[in-house]
Amino acid sequence: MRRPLVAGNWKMHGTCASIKLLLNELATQVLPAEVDVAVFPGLVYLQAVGAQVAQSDIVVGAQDCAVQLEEGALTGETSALQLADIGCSMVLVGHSERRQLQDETDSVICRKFIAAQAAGLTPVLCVGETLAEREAGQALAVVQRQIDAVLVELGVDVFAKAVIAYEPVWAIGSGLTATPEQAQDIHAQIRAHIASHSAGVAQGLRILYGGSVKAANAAELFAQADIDGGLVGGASLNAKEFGAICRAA
Ligand code: G2H
Repeated sequence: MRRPLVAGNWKMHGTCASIKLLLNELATQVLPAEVDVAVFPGLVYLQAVGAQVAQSDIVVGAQDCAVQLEEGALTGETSALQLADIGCSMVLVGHSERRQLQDETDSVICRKFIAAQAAGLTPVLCVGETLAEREAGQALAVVQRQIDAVLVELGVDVFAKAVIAYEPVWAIGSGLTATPEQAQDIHAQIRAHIASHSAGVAQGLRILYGGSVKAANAAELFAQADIDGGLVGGASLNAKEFGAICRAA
């Protein structure tokens, strides 16, 4: 059985004070022992968050890492090794906001995936189609292309130590959520695609759903056979809401 994972992607939200408060409130929430819980704060808050959750089971991840692993003259970049050094254990790669706003290509994302694993971090590879791509009947082809950018390049075994997050772009922060059936359909096809290379890797791979997950829709989404938890944006900024989502997993 795959252990569910609920990950809070805080994006570019928060201050020292608001994040401390959020974690204090989260500490009052009952988080199920059988669910892995992770938070992904902004870079400048990673260490403080790590210190505050140190006595809990919550793990800390970063929202991005550099393509380059070795230190060097790379102003503004943060390497996966540096993230590991301050206690991160996971990192998002290829979030659609970075694909769209920072022009990250599949090949850049593959290099970040490589850097993450080389540093001992678990990459969370984010994939998902835009509304136009879905309406053109290309949702699966797009998702498969984004996965193949890593799978074909590196081989299927790298997914034994990775997580995939399916986040349809049209559902992100929009209030629109994929129906459980729409999400399950893509998740099942992602797993089948991985299984066509290795049944064992596919069986163990956690595939998260992301895109306007909230307490009100989490249970139905997480009840689907191939949905192993969620990557939660907006709703993860509210401790009660996030706690309820974790309990739904
Ligand atoms: C998708 C998701 C978290 P939200 O980006 O990665 O955000 O839950 O706000 O749609």
